[in-house]
Amino acid sequence: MSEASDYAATFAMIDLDGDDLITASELQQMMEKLGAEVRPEFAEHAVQVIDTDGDGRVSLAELTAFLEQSSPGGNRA
Ligand SMILES: [Ca+2]
Ligand SMILES: [Ca+2]
Repeated sequence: MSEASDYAATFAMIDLDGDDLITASELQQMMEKLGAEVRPEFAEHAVQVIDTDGDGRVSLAELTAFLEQSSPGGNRA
Protein backbone atom coordinates (compact mmCIF):
# COMPACT_ATOMS: atom_id res chain seq x y z
CA MET A 1 0.00 0.00 0.00
CA SER A 2 1.33 3.43 -0.88
CA GLU A 3 -0.05 4.93 2.33
CA ALA A 4 1.89 2.48 4.46
CA SER A 5 5.11 3.32 2.66
CA ASP A 6 4.39 7.02 3.12
CA TYR A 7 4.22 6.42 6.85
CA ALA A 8 7.41 4.37 6.72
CA ALA A 9 9.19 7.21 4.92
CA THR A 10 7.96 9.71 7.51
CA PHE A 11 8.99 7.37 10.28
CA ALA A 12 12.47 6.89 8.81
CA MET A 13 12.87 10.66 8.56
CA ILE A 14 12.15 11.11 12.26
CA ASP A 15 14.09 8.04 13.40
CA LEU A 16 17.51 9.65 13.28
CA ASP A 17 19.54 6.76 14.67
CA GLY A 18 17.69 4.11 12.65
CA ASP A 19 16.76 1.83 15.56
CA ASP A 20 13.11 1.65 14.38
CA LEU A 21 11.87 3.53 17.43
CA ILE A 22 11.22 7.25 17.77
CA THR A 23 12.15 8.89 21.05
CA ALA A 24 11.01 12.27 22.35
CA SER A 25 14.50 13.57 21.65
CA GLU A 26 14.35 12.46 18.01
CA LEU A 27 10.91 13.99 17.60
CA GLN A 28 12.14 17.25 19.06
CA GLN A 29 15.18 17.36 16.77
CA MET A 30 12.97 16.64 13.76
CA MET A 31 10.58 19.45 14.57
CA GLU A 32 13.46 21.83 15.14
CA LYS A 33 14.82 20.92 11.71
CA LEU A 34 11.43 21.89 10.32
CA GLY A 35 11.80 25.26 11.98
CA ALA A 36 9.50 24.71 14.93
CA GLU A 37 10.64 25.63 18.42
CA VAL A 38 9.77 22.68 20.59
CA ARG A 39 10.07 22.32 24.31
CA PRO A 40 11.29 18.93 25.55
CA GLU A 41 8.10 18.48 27.52
CA PHE A 42 6.04 19.00 24.37
CA ALA A 43 7.97 16.30 22.52
CA GLU A 44 7.61 13.98 25.50
CA HIS A 45 3.89 14.60 25.63
CA ALA A 46 3.55 13.97 21.88
CA VAL A 47 5.40 10.65 22.21
CA GLN A 48 3.14 9.68 25.13
CA VAL A 49 0.06 10.39 23.02
CA ILE A 50 1.28 8.31 20.07
CA ASP A 51 2.89 5.57 22.19
CA THR A 52 0.04 3.13 22.74
CA ASP A 53 2.02 0.28 24.35
CA GLY A 54 3.62 2.56 26.91
CA ASP A 55 7.27 1.74 26.32
CA GLY A 56 8.08 5.43 25.92
CA ARG A 57 9.03 5.12 22.25
CA VAL A 58 7.03 5.27 19.06
CA SER A 59 7.16 2.31 16.69
CA LEU A 60 6.15 2.43 13.03
CA ALA A 61 2.91 0.61 13.88
CA GLU A 62 2.08 3.21 16.53
CA LEU A 63 2.88 6.11 14.22
CA THR A 64 0.82 4.55 11.42
CA ALA A 65 -2.17 4.07 13.72
CA PHE A 66 -1.85 7.65 14.94
CA LEU A 67 -1.63 9.15 11.45
CA GLU A 68 -4.49 7.01 10.15
CA GLN A 69 -6.83 8.15 12.89
CA SER A 70 -5.80 11.82 12.65
CA SER A 71 -6.06 12.19 8.86
CA PRO A 72 -8.96 11.28 6.56
CA GLY A 73 -6.56 9.54 4.18
CA GLY A 74 -7.81 9.20 0.62
CA ASN A 75 -11.15 10.91 1.14
CA ARG A 76 -10.12 13.91 -0.89
CA ALA A 77 -12.34 13.35 -3.91
CA1 LIG B 1 15.48 6.10 16.98
CA1 LIG C 1 5.59 2.20 21.93
